[in-house]
Parts: sequence; C-alpha cells; structure tokens
Amino acid sequence: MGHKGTLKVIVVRGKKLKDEDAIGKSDPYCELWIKKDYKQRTSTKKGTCDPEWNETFTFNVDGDHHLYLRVLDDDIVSDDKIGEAKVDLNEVYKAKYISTDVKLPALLGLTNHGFVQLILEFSPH
Ligand SMILES: [Ca+2]
Ligand SMILES: [Ca+2]
Repeated sequence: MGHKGTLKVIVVRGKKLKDEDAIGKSDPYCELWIKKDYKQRTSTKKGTCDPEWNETFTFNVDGDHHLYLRVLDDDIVSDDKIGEAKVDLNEVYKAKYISTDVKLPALLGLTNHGFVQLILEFSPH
C-alpha cells in the first residue's frame, strides 16, 4: 500500500548556484517531476546565482518514492545543466510538511553546485 494524495511543492529559491555563463551570470530555472512524462518547471530568472522563484506546483502521488529536480541555465543554443537531485518523499509522507535545502551535488569531490530551497506539503486523499 502506497501513499495517495496531493503533493504541493513550493520552489522557494536557489542559493549559490554554479555559474554556467562566461559573460554575466546563469539564467536558472528548475524542472520538477515524479514521473518522467510529466515535468513541470519554474520561470527563468535572468543573470543570477541566487534566484527567488516562490512558485508552487502540485502533483498527484500514488505510492511514489521520489521527487526529482534539475536546475538548468537557460542559453540560446542548448541549456547548461547546473545540477540535479532527488528528494525522498517518505519523509514528507511522515511529517506532512517539510522545508529543506536540497543540495545539487557535483560529479566529483566534496563540493556542490548550490542548493534549492523547497517546501513540500502532503495531503492524503
Ligand atoms: Ca550557459
Ligand atoms: Ca545563460
């Protein structure tokens, strides 16, 4: 038996995102999905490594275990990836509400590519 209900996700802000533009700063946006065929995304914030999104998304969940997110830098030709991460939903099912800084890990080493602050709220059906 999985958890069924509505998951509300507020993408609050990005913090110290890796700069992927040679001139100026990155133009970050964040993609979110639970199932790959239904991706939602924030707006693009121009020229900042600390974007304030404050955008709310809802997903129907049915026993799903993870929320995936990916932050990209909007570019004219092809967007650069800043980082990706997943959030364990079991914590959200238990607590019903969490606010968390999700780390975007770098491929190598102990550094990271910044954080995304999320607020997650679960309402069971
Ligand atoms: Ca770029
Ligand atoms: Ca860019």
